[in-house]
Amino acid sequence: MPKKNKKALIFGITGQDGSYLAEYLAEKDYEVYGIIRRHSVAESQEARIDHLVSKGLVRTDYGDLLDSPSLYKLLALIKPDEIYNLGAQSHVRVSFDVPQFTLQTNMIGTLNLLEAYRSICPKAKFYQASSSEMFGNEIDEDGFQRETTAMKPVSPYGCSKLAAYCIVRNYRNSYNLFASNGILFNHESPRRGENFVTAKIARGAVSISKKLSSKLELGNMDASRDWGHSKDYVVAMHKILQHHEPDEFVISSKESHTVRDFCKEAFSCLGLNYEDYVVQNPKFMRPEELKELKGDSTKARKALNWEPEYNFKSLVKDMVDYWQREYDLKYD
Ligand code: NAP
Ligand code: G4F
Repeated sequence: MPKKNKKALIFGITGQDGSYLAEYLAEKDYEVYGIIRRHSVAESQEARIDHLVSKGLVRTDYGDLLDSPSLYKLLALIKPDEIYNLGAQSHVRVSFDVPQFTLQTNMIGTLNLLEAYRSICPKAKFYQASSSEMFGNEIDEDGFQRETTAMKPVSPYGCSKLAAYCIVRNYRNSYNLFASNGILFNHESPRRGENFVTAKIARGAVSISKKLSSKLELGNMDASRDWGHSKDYVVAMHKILQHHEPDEFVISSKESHTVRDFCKEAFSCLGLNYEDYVVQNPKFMRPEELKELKGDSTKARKALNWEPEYNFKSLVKDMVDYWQREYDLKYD
């Protein structure tokens, strides 16, 4: 890889955010390194970053947040200026099925990385992918969640992310590290995993519009989320590490829409009425549900000069357009 000004190391580079962040940093003249895990189907695991790896803009090495020796070895080898910890078991409903694995990966994995970071490269800056799921059903009187809102998570995933958030703050204060938490509200994109609700809806609506299926089964349609675009949110991650001091920042669109609203918008992009096709299946309900998220990102917008480019409508359209192109390539 050609030598550049700064080196960034991304954990979770094969995921939705990791891939957009890698793209963004490569354009900003970073040497970008990423950790990949051993998969049984190695052929598709770098699908989201193939275009960057093949151009030599990203280098990947095997490692795992649960394998401390690999973390020490990689940090010593790469000597990163910025470390982005996006690695996680990131699916909330699945976290009820695999709670121990979720806590190990998201909490112990973060601790493992912090330990390697403070021993090997304590001058580097560290970004932790914290989540609005940490708030649970706590809401301030004005209907928003912000940096000061109480955090009472309602899923194993939320609990794991809150523990990681706390240990990042604790390491920052104890060892004088530049370690920051981005508290990101839901963000989506064409690269969103297909078992998250937005990608499931966008893909399902396109499949129905092409008469390849006749119904879409969902769980709770009354839950509300504050949805933004991953492309906008990775810009905020980078800005958080360029701030003059480490801190906590909420990143959100400041708007909340129900799952039903998302269905309505996605199906209407295709000239369809969602009510004719969407049915509820209890299989997709959660043991405990987070009912509403609406983030107040005023602090980040002012301090970091961050503003999203996408809104709810353009996000939905981007996802529906993507799935139309995918189906056209496959079936036309
Ligand atoms: P994602 O698409 O599920 O990607 C997760 C990434 O973590 C994948 O690259 C995965 O690798 C990697 N990973 C999993 N276990 C790992 C381990 N033990 N060691 C190293 N890497 C591991 O998630 P995302 O949507 O991009 O989200 C990125 C981060 O932001 C996650 O931490 C998520 O919890 C957090 N977050 C996301 C949102 C959102 O709305 N998207 C909101 C708030 C916070 P494999 O491909 O090998 O599984
Ligand atoms: O798309 P979701 O699975 O995202 P969720 O649970 O909000 O989690 C995402 O956002 C968090 C930030 O707040 C991240 F930290 C986390 O990593 C992840 O990226 O579900 C959104 C809503 C929920 O209320 C869920 O109950 O959609 C509802 N829903 C209804 N039917 C469904 C379905 N969710 C999924 N995944 N699949 C359904 O069929």
